[in-house]
Amino acid sequence: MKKVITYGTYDLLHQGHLNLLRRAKELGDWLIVGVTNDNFDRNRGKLNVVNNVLERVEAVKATGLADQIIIEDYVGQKIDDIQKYDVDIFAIGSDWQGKFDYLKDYCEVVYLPRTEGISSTMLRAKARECVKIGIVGAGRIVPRFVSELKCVSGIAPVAIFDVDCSKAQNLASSSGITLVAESLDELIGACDAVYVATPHLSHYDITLKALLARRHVLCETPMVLDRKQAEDLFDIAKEQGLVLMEANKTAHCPAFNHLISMVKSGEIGDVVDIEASLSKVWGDTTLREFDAKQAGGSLFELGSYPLLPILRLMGCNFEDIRFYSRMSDSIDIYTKGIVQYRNAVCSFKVGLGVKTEGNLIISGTKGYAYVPSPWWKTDYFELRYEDQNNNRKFFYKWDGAGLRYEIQEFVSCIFGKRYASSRLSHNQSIAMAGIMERFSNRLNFIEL
Ligand code: C2G
Repeated sequence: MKKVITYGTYDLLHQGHLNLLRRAKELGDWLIVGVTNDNFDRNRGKLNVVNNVLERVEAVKATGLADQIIIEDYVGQKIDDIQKYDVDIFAIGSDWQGKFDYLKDYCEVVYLPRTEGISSTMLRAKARECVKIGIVGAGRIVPRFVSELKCVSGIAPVAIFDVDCSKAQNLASSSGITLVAESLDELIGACDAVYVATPHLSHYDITLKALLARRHVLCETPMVLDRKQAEDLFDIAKEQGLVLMEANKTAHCPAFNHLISMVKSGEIGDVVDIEASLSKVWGDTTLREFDAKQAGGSLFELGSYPLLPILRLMGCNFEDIRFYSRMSDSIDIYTKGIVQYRNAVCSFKVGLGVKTEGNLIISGTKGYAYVPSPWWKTDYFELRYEDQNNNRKFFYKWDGAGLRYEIQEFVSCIFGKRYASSRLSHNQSIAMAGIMERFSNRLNFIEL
């Protein structure tokens, strides 16, 4: 019996998949179809898959062409499967021409003609309406944001506004955005959702205006520097049935979320201490980050990243928080914070003018999690124990600038009518704003 194997995601199964499966089946007597699981697809950068693995397996089964269906779970599995199932032919569409020649050491490799004019990507674009997003502020992050938008389906940039029109114009022409709005009102009028990427102190007014005009909002972190303002914005979003999300890229990073789930599942026992630090020593002190009038400084600029693992793991009900800062020209070029909980103590360090090792260490009663610098772009972490034989290392992919994960969650919240993301809850965002406010009021503050 001649055995043929082929693999795919088979999202929104279409005629192209059917033709491929039929042609593959005709090559032999027994067809094995490997369907990728959701994690495998995420790791290879396919973030837009609509059907989950169970739905995709059912769709392949319903074609009646597969004699056997297996799940593709890891890179390198194809070699293992070919040997395990004693496969004669590996078949795949011609869009992969040459890519699987390495399998020729194990079986015959056949590239079958791909069906032109149809693809899951086209169907996804048709199946979903597209969120039209307008960008406020043409700063440094925006080119990265626009290029990451292209990796997520169901969202496209339609307009940009900046108080400095020439900056917006430049960005628009380099990124294919058609409308350079002359006012915030014009921008809001042209879109369904707004990305707020302006300096911190303008976030509240712009977000409020967008929400009142019934637009979803993705607001750069820190969203606001005042607890009451954060509460008000989330209340308005909730009342209006809108998604309001603070854009904290680490919160949506797959490896970081896996780390949090493992720690929450008790893999290192009870957490007693978290240390997180992040420093970015720019050198150029003329930047907004160094301007006290624009709420510059280390805590406002960087604080929401180290606060994220602390608040996600230990909660928002800390008993006390203290700040130790080195000041220069009225901004903190370095702040160390100690957050005290009933049963744990956490600390963070942020520096714009003091360099620190940027790692994250979560210590528990059974072991500790270690995430090396730059932990805020987590792609690797270790769980370590007294008995080193039990240590485990976890590796992940961090694609591009990593903003695609937060954009994808934003879109998924909008389409799924989920008004809050569990990766950075409203309460956690509010707690962060509260911490910024305590710092502004110099509560428990010691100057170094
Ligand atoms: N296909 C096709 N014609 C289309 C679209 C897809 O022939 N118009 C083929 C692809 O070439 C592939 C199969 O259908 O052989 C499944 O395609 P996808 O669902 O896009 O999966 P893919 O990303 O190609 O997975 O390990 C996974 C495999 O390497 C390939």
